[in-house]
Amino acid sequence: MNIVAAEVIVTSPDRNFVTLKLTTDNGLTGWGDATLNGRELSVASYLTDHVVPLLIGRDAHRIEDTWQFLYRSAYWRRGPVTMTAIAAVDVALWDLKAKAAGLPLYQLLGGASRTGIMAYGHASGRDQEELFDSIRRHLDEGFRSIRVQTSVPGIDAVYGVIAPAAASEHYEPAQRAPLPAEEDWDSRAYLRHIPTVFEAVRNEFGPELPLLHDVHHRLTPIQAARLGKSLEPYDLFWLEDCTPAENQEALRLVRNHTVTPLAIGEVFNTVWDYQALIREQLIDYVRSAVTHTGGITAMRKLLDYAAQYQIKSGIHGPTDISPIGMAAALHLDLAIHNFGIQEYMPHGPLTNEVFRQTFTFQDGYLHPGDQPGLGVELDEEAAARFPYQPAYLPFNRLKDGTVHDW
Ligand code: CS2
Ligand code: MG
Repeated sequence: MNIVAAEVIVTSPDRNFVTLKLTTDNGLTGWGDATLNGRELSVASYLTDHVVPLLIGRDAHRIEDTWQFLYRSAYWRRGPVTMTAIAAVDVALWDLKAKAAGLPLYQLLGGASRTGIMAYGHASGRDQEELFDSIRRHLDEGFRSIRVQTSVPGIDAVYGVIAPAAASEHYEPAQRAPLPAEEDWDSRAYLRHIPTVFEAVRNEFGPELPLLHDVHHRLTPIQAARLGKSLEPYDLFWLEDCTPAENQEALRLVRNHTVTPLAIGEVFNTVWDYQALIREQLIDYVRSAVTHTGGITAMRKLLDYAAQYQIKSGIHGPTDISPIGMAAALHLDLAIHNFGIQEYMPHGPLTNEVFRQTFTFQDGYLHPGDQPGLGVELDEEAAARFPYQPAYLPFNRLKDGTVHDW
């Protein structure tokens, strides 16, 4: 099964997606998600200009060999652009192998370890009433685990909180814009407010509902330690990205002060970013995206390493992961033993027109379906109707104008 064509498709239904299409000499098509939010065209160029020429004529069955070849022959290792490009190739090759075998991909990864994949949804509100409504709406839609994000008095625009009207246009918790939108930040105001929100949510919705929260990299280690400690009475499923993720040592300090479970890693792209975190058991959940961490081949190894330390998966799944990347995550979630939870933000209607999907969401559980391969096919005619639109993520400034982590 040799690759005869490789093509990069950029499309923007609801938002930008970059997709790799591989075609083989036995007439199969494999799909890989190469989307890197806000830097989409850099991965498209990496693939088109530097990877596509290397793929033509290669045996599509040699997934491990292709991964090692792309990683090592570039000489310049790691980084989000490189690892997203490698992931796109890797996922497309797994799609092809499973299609050639006539099996859903999870069967090739060892078969199902569970019947469904517990997913968490994103509830948010600018005030308590809006937040409670959003939580109720998610419960009605079937979610059994909820991420809670809210506005903070004294801060104008906070990550993860979007007016209900805007949310239906954006399909993500960030304000995407033609130029980076400026948001503001005040750690002291945030640290005072968040515990009161979780107290109110627990009082209203009871002790059982698993609740999650994303700090989005904003605190210093000692502030994060204080937050983790102050949230202990509300029994969080996890506290995500409490400090900027690149300093692994920071988590040692946080860990020494709190038993609130910690999740980290959506901006990581290799196992090396987790080396100390896993070995020293400083986190509880691995948050990488399959699509930004070298694909299924690399994620499987990373999660197997984490499993030795009872650390579980919490694979990244906002709407900037395309339905192809989401399907890759679901097949892996179903197969691995140390599954924790899956993030799930439903895509918009235009996205679902372009990406024909077979995965299901019922009673809080996702399932990738049983079509051969990933179970997602891109409709190229539909994709062509939605040209690329420049879009940036927002950024933060403190009250005095200093740029802060977003
Ligand atoms: C996030 C993302 O899903 C999450 O937990 O933190 O929404 C993140 O902001 C985006 O993926 C950025 O592209
Ligand atoms: Mg996050």
